[in-house]
Amino acid sequence: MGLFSAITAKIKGGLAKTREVFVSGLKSLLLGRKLDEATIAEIRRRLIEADVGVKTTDRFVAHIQEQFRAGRIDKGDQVLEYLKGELRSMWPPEDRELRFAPAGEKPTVILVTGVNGAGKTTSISKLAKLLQSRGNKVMLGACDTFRAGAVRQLEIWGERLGIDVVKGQQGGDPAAVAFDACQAAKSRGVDVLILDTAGRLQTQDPLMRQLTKIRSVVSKQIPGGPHEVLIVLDATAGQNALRQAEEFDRAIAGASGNQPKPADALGVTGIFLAKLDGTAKGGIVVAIKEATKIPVKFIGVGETPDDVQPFEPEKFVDALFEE
Ligand SMILES: Nc1nc2c(ncn2[C@@H]2O[C@H](COP(=O)(O)OP(=O)(O)O)[C@@H](O)[C@H]2O)c(=O)[nH]1
Ligand SMILES: [Mg+2]
Repeated sequence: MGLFSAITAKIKGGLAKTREVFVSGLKSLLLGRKLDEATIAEIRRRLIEADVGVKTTDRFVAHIQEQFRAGRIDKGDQVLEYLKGELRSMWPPEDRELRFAPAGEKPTVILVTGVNGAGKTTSISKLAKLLQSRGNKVMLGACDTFRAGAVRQLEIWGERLGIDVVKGQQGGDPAAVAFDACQAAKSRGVDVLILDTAGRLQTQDPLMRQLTKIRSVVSKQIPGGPHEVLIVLDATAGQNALRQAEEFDRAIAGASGNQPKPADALGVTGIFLAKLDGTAKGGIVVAIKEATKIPVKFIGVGETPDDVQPFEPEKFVDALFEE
């Protein structure tokens, strides 16, 4: 199997549930059928159910209704084509690539955040392997000093992948681990340092401040760092994931309480959408696009370090609608 078909197969596998429930349902509703008002109401229900989000759903449905009432469309197949086309064009060619430190200024530092259980540590192992396979020397920093077992979990991945892990005391200061990791990365000529952090609820203010502190330690040690602040979102968390993205974005940028994020402050720079394989509601990718300005950069489609794909909209939509 060639590289391209292997990638497509992986995305298809990861989207199997969404395809089986949402897309197959839409197809049986629409293919070869005449359109009517009841069918349009049913399309709306299914889009909402797949977590596409109210805003986008209403936009799609309003257009379909208008076209139908004006007599410009009357077949289900036309609706399906319209939806595919809209989805394909939703993501302009924006920057989905990881941001790296400029040449000669390594290491690149990637700070990884997200709530407990979102999939941070697993996603870090995936990213580490991907970066390693592209010829980068990778190091991991275990800044999750909060949860028992968290450091060990990261170390196990490190051992499997042959990657150094910098750690501190259980219960110690995560910012101190970040400091040590930055020093070690510089002295060992590391290309990419990935920092794992404690799972925290976006409502836990002290934990959020800790994240800001880690970020500022990194930026003092590594000019321009962290180059990337990724939030790992659990695709099965539905609309909750959207709130998390927004709250973390504000917290990283240093806005506390209900303050808005300062316009020029660095917030979250990318989303790693984990567990897409575990949901039939893959429409969440669309809702994220509508609700935040943060690009989805990677999708997680399983539990092993190989189950990761850069997010590529065209392939994503194709994998969704293909048989
Ligand atoms: N099916 C599936 N499970 C995942 C994925 N990413 C993470 N997990 C699982 O989610 C659980 C929590 O992951 P973990 O990395 O420990 O989350 P953390 O608390 O955010 O560090 C583990 O059981 C992982 O195996 C994914 O893309 N697909
Ligand atoms: Mg973890």
